[in-house]
Amino acid sequence: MFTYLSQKLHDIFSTIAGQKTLTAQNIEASCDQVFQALIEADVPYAVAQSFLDQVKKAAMGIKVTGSLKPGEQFIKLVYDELTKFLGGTTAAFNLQLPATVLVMGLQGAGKTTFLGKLAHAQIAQAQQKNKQRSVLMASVDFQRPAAIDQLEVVSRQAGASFYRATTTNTLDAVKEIIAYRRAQGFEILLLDTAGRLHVDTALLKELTDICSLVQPTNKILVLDGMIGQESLHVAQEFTSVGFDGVVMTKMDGSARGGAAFAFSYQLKKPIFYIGTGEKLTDLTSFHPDRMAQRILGMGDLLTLIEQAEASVKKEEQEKMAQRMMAGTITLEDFAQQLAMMGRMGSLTSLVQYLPGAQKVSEAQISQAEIEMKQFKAIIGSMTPKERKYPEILTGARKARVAKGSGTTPATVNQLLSRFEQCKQFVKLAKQFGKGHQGRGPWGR
Ligand SMILES: Nc1nc2c(ncn2[C@@H]2O[C@H](COP(=O)(O)OP(=O)(O)OP(=O)(O)O)[C@@H](O)[C@H]2O)c(=O)[nH]1
Ligand SMILES: [Mg+2]
Repeated sequence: MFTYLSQKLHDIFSTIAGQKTLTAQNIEASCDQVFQALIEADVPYAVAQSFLDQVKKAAMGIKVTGSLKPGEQFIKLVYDELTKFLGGTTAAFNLQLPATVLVMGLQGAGKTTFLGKLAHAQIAQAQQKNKQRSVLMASVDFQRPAAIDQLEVVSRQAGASFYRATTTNTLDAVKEIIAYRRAQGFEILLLDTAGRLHVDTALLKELTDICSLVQPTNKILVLDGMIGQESLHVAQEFTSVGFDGVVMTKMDGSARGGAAFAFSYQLKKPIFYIGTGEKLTDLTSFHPDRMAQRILGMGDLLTLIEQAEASVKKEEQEKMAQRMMAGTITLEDFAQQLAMMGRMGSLTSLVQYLPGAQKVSEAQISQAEIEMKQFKAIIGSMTPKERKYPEILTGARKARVAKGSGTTPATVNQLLSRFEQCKQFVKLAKQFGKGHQGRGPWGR
């Protein structure tokens, strides 16, 4: 979603990263370029300006310390400011049981779809802990004849229960739904509401009335990410009803992310989730710190780890994380990582979270998939000692390993340099990770 911005910033920062000194001039020049990139990414002018003012202010007090180069220090500073700007470090969406979630938003914003995704996520999360979660979905959308049928289909796909009120009077329907929920004792009620083409007083009044009847524990505004900056105005109009935070949908499309960038700063409310597709699983939690890492091309390591958790054994992962943190990753770890990746699914779905991912093409991904298989074979052909101390791999040893794995010495060399890069990256990620919540990107 921030691909465009990320690409631009990546280029800007690769120039400044290697600089030996930071001067007022090169900071100014970089800031100008960042400003341009933000505007091109559809960030409102005043918001981009405020962001750069913060960055410049922080850059004045920059002290070059530790093992980061001055340029890297500047990037770290931009990262810290960006995290603050996107809403700080908290992952804000919190569902306390029993919960009543109400969604509001314009027609076609993605309310119904989001509720399906939320139901699915809640049920799946509970299942992972061997628990059951009773979720009821109901709608008071009488604007569009097929709206309630749509919710019924969605609820079935998500594995949630569904209730259809017998009346078409909105407030009576609300009362009926509340009574049914109470009688059946559902832990979560997800209530869908009608959208309109524009925000009007009728819609706002209806929502306010519904809210005072239902007393939702969570009020969520669903915004269409495709409409860009306009979504900020839409959000402004819903503040009279009141909402706790937003979900920005369709961020898989051509959305440049400018509105998401500006949202927390302008509305002082969090973004809870990002919708990244039409499927039930296309929902991503919005974490400002991870998003900042992603925008800066550092990859969204924590998200990747979360996805991995579902398919990789916990102890196995913790051991790996510890070694990563200690900076003592070995070729064996590397092989294990490749195996984990194999279990997590195809590279195509993973690659978007990796550093510099915006530069990767389909062809490169399939090439990488071939490499991954070759690398596994190569590491498999090494002796335990060679795996532990790859520096002992002489020409003759490399030839033997290549033969044993059905590859060439060139591929063996390629693996070794990849491994070096991986180590370097872990080192850098560790340093960036120190700044927030006292944990590294691989820590929890
Ligand atoms: N690509 C993409 N499409 C989405 C996303 N979220 C929703 N959609 C699509 O957007 C369209 C509208 O979604 P709905 O969930 O029906 O929107 P709504 O807000 O309930 O609309 P009304 O009920 O008419 O007010 C559907 O075709 C969805 O499949 C998303 O994150 N990405
Ligand atoms: Mg709907």
